[in-house]
Amino acid sequence: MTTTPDLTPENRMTAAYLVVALVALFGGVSIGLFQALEHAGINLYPWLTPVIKSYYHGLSLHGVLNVLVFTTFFISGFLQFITSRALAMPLWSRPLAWTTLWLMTGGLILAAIPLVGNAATVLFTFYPPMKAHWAFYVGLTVVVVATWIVTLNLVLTYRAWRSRNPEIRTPLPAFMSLVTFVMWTFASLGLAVEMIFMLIPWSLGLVAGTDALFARVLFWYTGHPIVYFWLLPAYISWYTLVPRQAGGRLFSDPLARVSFILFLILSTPLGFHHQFTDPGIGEGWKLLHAFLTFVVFFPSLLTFFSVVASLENGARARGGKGLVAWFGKLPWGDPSLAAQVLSMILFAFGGIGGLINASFTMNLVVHNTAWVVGHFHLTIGTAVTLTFMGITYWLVPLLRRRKLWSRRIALVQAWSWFVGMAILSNTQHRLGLMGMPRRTMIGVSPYLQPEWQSALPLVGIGGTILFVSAVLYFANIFLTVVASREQESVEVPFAQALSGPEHAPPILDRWRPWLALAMVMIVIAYGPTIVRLITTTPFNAPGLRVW
Ligand code: HAS
Ligand code: CU
Repeated sequence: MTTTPDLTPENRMTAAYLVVALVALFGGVSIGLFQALEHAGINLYPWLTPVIKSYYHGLSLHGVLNVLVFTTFFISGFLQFITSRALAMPLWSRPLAWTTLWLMTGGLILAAIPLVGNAATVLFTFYPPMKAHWAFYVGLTVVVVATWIVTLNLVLTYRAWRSRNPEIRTPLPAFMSLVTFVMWTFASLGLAVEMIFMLIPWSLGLVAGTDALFARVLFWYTGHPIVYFWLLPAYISWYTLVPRQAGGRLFSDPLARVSFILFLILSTPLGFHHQFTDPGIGEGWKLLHAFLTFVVFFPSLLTFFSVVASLENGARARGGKGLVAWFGKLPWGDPSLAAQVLSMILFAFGGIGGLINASFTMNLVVHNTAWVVGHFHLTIGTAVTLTFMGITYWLVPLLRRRKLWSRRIALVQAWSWFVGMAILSNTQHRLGLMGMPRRTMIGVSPYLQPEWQSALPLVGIGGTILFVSAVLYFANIFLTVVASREQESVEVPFAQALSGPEHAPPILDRWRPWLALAMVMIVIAYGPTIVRLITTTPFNAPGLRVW
């Protein structure tokens, strides 16, 4: 029996990642309020001009802070924490881990300067020919490179663990964390290539022109799997922590591994479902990506099944009865659990909407409308964000060794996020079906339709409830850190499984076959189009500053 090593340095590093993540989220969600109010006819931008120069400047900040900065820092901190805890060992190199954090933060600062200064008002997808200041592209590239070093450290940590434990299965939380970062490392190559070979030289004036289509192909090569880079850490919590928080066990450890291996193979080769309307990509390839999108739906269905079975196991252990009535017996008084179960409920609707998006022909109805905005506020804005908030309700007290400042406020926060998002996203979906475009300062548009106008106040109401929820969240976390009662160290609530890792066949703990399959899928799905684009693209589009 070996003694558990002291993981205090890992705790400290995780806390540092969380600080950056939560500051970014605070900035990001605050701006969301102004956007929602603008849609409802209350235009605050004239008052904001000293800081936020326009609706689109604010929208760029909102997108980048929420989906690029908050997520990347949170995930890097959380999954390094989870891996070292699950393997019960320190990271392979602590100095490297800290250097990575500083590199990532340096990249963030570099990108933030033009972004805040209104020199990178290009939204979070930074499509050329809109041209941002070079520091924005270089900074984001540095952040991506830093995530690769996180992968390196995790892989080397795993190998060190493996050499000491040659026979047993990798503990599930560590296995899933590795899958997430390895998948992301493959997936982020598209973005890196776009930056290094196209946008950076172009923004520095080293090459004269660029190309919108090629840039978009490379962007969405990363831009689709990035949604699983955000989602899988939430799934890690749903699989390996939530069952215990619900008072039960995970339904099946091997099934959970199957689901993550499917994500490893299938996350990347389907980015064309963001480009169904783009000219210059063969219809056949688009169709293949549409089919593969339906296939990657499957591991989420496995997750749905597993999570419900595990929750039911917990609720029945607590005396829950009936076909559905057990749901009420979950420990709803625990804000960490409540936040995550509420996020799952909304995610079920986000997933259904995703299928509509993915349907080649139906996409034409919803593409570039507010519907898509509704979709991603249920997925990244709730499944991921509300789950991450729920995680911090145990993680911040654990790291800080203080009790959560107020459980009651945390509960109000989780429910108000749920209600606010239900109102906001439902309205956005409906507005999308009425043809209202996304990414538009709709209140001043000359084509504002009367039927949109009757629904738009609900966007303002939903957004305001969400803002109040966010304020409750940040106040509670802040007070936990500075003013709450001290507590003894608590353990990470890892769940046991009804069917444990010993039932997983060895193939589910191997890497090479799955990595090889993932690469083959990418080559099939993207190879021909990328080869054609490399050989035919003229790179002659000049940059534009449209803001
Ligand atoms: Fe998506 C656009 C298709 C999932 C994020 N997506 C976006 C954009 C974002 C985004 C940000 O095919 C906009 C990008 C932009 O700016 O242009 N998406 C899908 C599909 C899925 C999907 C098929 N998306 C996500 C996730 C995201 C995310 C996850 C972030 C984290 N999406 C699309 C398509 C587009 C798109 C097209 C392009 C649209 C266009 O035209 O531009 C699927 O992976 C979803 C699978 C999910 C499920 C749900 C499983 C439910 C679970 C919860 C269990 C619930 C419990 C509670 C236990 C199958 C696991 C009990 C439940 C009760 C109901 C009682
Ligand atoms: Cu996608």
